Amino acid sequence: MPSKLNDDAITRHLADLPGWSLEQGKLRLEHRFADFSAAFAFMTRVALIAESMNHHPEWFNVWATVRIDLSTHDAGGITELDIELAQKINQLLNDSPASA
Ligand code: H2B
Repeated sequence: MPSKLNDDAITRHLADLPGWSLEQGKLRLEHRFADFSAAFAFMTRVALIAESMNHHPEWFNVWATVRIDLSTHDAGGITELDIELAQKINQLLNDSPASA
């Protein structure tokens, strides 16, 4: 289990994670897609990655908008696992940016 990152480390990682911010001790991304199908296709891709990492997002979807909060529950904070998942999510968005 990776250990909790301190605020300095989180800030440094955020510089390389466009779209993400620190909200109440979690990494947060909110993204608006073209429509529900694009949003849900993205969520499906994230779900498969999350399952392969055994590291799962907290998320919220309304029609074309998806909000994701990442933290490591077992560690009680943000760890390298959250950074890794955020990087993979950004890669997905770069590969198929079906944004509005
Ligand atoms: N996801 C996240 N975000 N944090 C965890 O601590 C976590 C997880 N733990 N997915 C995993 C599953 C754990 O509960 C199982 C038992 O391995």
